[in-house]
Amino acid sequence: MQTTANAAQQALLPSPNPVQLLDPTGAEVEQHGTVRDYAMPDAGRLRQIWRQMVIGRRFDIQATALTKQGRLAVYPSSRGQEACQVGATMSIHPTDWMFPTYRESMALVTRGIDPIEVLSLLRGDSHCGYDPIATHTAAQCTPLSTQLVHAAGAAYGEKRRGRDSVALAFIGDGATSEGDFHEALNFAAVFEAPVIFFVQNNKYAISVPLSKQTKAPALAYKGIGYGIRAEQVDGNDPAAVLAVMDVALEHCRSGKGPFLIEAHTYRLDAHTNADDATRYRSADEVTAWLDRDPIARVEAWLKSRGELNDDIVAATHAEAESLASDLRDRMNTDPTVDPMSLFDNVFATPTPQLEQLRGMVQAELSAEAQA
Ligand SMILES: Cc1ncc(C[n+]2csc(CCOP(=O)(O)OP(=O)(O)O)c2C)c(N)n1
Repeated sequence: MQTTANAAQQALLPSPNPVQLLDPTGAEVEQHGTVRDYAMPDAGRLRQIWRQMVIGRRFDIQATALTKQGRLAVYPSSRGQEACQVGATMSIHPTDWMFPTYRESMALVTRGIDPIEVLSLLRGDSHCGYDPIATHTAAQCTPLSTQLVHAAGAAYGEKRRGRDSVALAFIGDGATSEGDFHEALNFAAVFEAPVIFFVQNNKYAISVPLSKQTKAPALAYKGIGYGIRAEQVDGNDPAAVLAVMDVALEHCRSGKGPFLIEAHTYRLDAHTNADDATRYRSADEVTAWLDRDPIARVEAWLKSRGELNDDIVAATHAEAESLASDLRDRMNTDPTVDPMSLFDNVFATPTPQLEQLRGMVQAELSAEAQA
């Protein structure tokens, strides 16, 4: 009896160190000490993740530049977190659901959503610039952790319908201190909802470091208390992110319930363009993380195998450049926004308060038009 209980507990535990398949120089790492076997993805997938990361980073840099030109109200960069954003997104099917936070713009671009639709919320034009149902992608979520409860519910709903869709929910390290994180994990575990909770531990919640969020040895350890299988991974190693996602997806699709992933990564830029990161972290810390660049890491591996050459690199950067220039052109055109659309898609059946507000705004617009 004792042994069975111990085995069940052991099965929940994450590896003592983050899973890594490629070191920062792009050399393959011998697997030892991980609690499960993780297979090296094939070269085709690594070429694909490399390409998407190059495009994603260029998009990210462009979006940051648009805030400086006053064309975008706010932008939370994910530069440096490409392996997490692209790797997790690439691993799921179009019929799986995604629940992003405000930081997941690069993941949404990887999902195939038009970048201008991705930036619509951050420009202040709409609650969500794309169709969440058609894209199987919820609106980017600003209140911390509420999207996890939605993801657990959606995953449970899909299970009840007999579908094999999984919900992928992103969350930051700071947001694991929110009550909704714990409620979502508990619900998902008890109802065996097929949801992957993907924590991007980028070390800071605005200015608050991880040491002020938790005494747990790793955020992945939070899974065991809820009976959720968990793993921690080097979030700057694209190969390891893909391998761990494969295991998590297989776990969810085979009816074994939720999975928690903690990806150790780093936010290279400030929290948003409105934040001054030099006030709470040193330049040396940032420089050290530049040496763990996810794009350079997989590029080195691909080149050493003859899977990538300078011509392909140049052509891919040219393609990324043209995507950025197209985005710039379209963002430089003033949008036409109907103020009344603010009240659309808030509730399926609008509340009396919402109707009252709608009436007030409509009256103001009419008075303005007559003035
Ligand atoms: C419920 C709630 N409380 C506070 C905030 C303000 N806030 C916005 S972002 C943020 C930090 C979040 O950090 P983390 O979860 O680590 O994610 P990151 O931004 O680093 O990706 C806070 C406190 C909020 N948006 N929602």
